[in-house]
Amino acid sequence: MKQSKMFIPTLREVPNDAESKSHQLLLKAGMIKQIASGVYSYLPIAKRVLNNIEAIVREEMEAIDGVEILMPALQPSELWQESGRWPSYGAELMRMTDRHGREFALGPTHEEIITSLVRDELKSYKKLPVTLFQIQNKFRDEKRPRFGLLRGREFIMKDAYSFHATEESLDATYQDMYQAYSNIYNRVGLKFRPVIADSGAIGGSHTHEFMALAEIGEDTIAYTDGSDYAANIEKAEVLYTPNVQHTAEAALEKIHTPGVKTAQQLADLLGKRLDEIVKSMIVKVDDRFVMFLIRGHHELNDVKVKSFFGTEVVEMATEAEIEGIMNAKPGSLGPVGVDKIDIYADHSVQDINNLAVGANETDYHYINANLGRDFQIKAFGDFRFILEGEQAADGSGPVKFAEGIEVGQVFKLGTKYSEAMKATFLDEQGKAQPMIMGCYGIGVSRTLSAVIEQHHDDNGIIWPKAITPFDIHIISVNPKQDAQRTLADQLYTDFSKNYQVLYDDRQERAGVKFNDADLIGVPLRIVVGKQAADGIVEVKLRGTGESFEVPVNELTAKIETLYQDLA
Ligand code: 9G3
Repeated sequence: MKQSKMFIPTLREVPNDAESKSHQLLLKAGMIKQIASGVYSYLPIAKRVLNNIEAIVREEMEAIDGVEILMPALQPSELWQESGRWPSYGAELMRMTDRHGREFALGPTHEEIITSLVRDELKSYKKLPVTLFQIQNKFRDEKRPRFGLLRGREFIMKDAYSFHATEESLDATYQDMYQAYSNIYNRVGLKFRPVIADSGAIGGSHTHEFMALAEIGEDTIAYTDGSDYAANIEKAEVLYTPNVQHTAEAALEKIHTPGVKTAQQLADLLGKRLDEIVKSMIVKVDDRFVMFLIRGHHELNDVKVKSFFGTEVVEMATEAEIEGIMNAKPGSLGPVGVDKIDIYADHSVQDINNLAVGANETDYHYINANLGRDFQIKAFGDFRFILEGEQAADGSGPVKFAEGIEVGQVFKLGTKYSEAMKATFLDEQGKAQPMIMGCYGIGVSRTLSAVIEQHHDDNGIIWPKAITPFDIHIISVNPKQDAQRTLADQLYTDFSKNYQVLYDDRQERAGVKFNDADLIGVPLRIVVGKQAADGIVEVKLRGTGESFEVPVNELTAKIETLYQDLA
């Protein structure tokens, strides 16, 4: 491809709202353009890389009998009513109404669509198992789109769904998918780690996430050395081991605490440690409010709250809602005297007594609040994030943290959707049974970003060979020079026979061409410059920066050798 005909609007400076390296480089290398928050156009270089990633995904899906389809992005609300999910998603589900007033959603995922598609066809166990997949734009109205393609509101996903007559059959496909995902990430050049993504349930884990290791990753992985235990910190189970440190119950005492709003401020005022303070938070679960008690040095884990209550609709209560219910501002909340809403507590709250808590009155707190005498707990549970160094749920040692970007996930869905949507098949005894399902997603556009996070230097991207937009970048330094232009044109024609070649034939200063080439990140570069008249060109490796002076008659062999050795 001639660069004079291409559309690669590289930038010298980066908009300062691009915090992640991949976001900066996607913009600087002229690969994406934002059209709205979290909504991007993929420009030619990005589109070529996406094609290469998708080709690998297709190969690996088809290698395990996955069959490609394409489902609509427009999803009728009726199907989400059938599955019961229409009310259970909040603002994240992009809803719309058509000209007849019928409600639709822009597809964030396709369980409802695929189940309605197969339930009329796959009626006999003889037709199972089937694995169908698509590669398509998904829509999720993220509250805080950020980091470019890492968290967008419209993104590209490969989503696959499998249908089975037996659990064993599902397990077999789940393992195939697990291996196929490992193949895909290895082939695209990603360092990744599969993590347990449900509550750390050991043994028959029913979902794994694939995390690309990158410090910008929004996900934190809790893992242990010397075992393959790794869990998304959102789900990493805390093994509660009682560590009761009770003292004699003292009398409840209300104290004036002007300006004290945080657990740390309260601890400082009382000369106590943070872990001796109990934080009280009001959370909206579905359409009701509940209070959670958490030790001062812990954080409430909203994902664990969601799974405890079995709903997606969990939000911290707003200040207005809190004042409406508690007649007090956040920062002075506590469990004493609260009988209008249920109170839940993390297991570790029971380790201490004579608690320091808010008095539900601004600038006032209680000390010596005690469970039983002064307040009741509806239930204790694992509601907090695990801390680094605490024991892993499988006892394999203390956990360490690493940042990761979730680039894929595999789920055993069971019969959740097939029961709700009556997708049944006749088993060998002729009895109608709900199909057993699995679903499997890869964030294709997110994978593109994750590869850039792991493969770049200060000057730009360094593409792994398997997904590079071009194999060779030919640069004619000064096209006005006949010798240079003629040789460069010839090399472009010759090498285009066996390689994908980007030819920088622009009337631009050399510095601009080299800066752009470093940004775009094609692994092999042929520079046709001053020595063209002597039949000598420079070959440069983008990755290592090594360069060689090569006579034209040795060039094909040299490029072949260097290309073979590329990662
Ligand atoms: C929604 C919205 C956002 C969502 C979902 C539904 C995530 C939702 C989970 C999945 C599970 C798997 C098939 C491919 C792999 C992932 N965010 N999930 O169901 F309505 Cl707004 O998507 N689906």
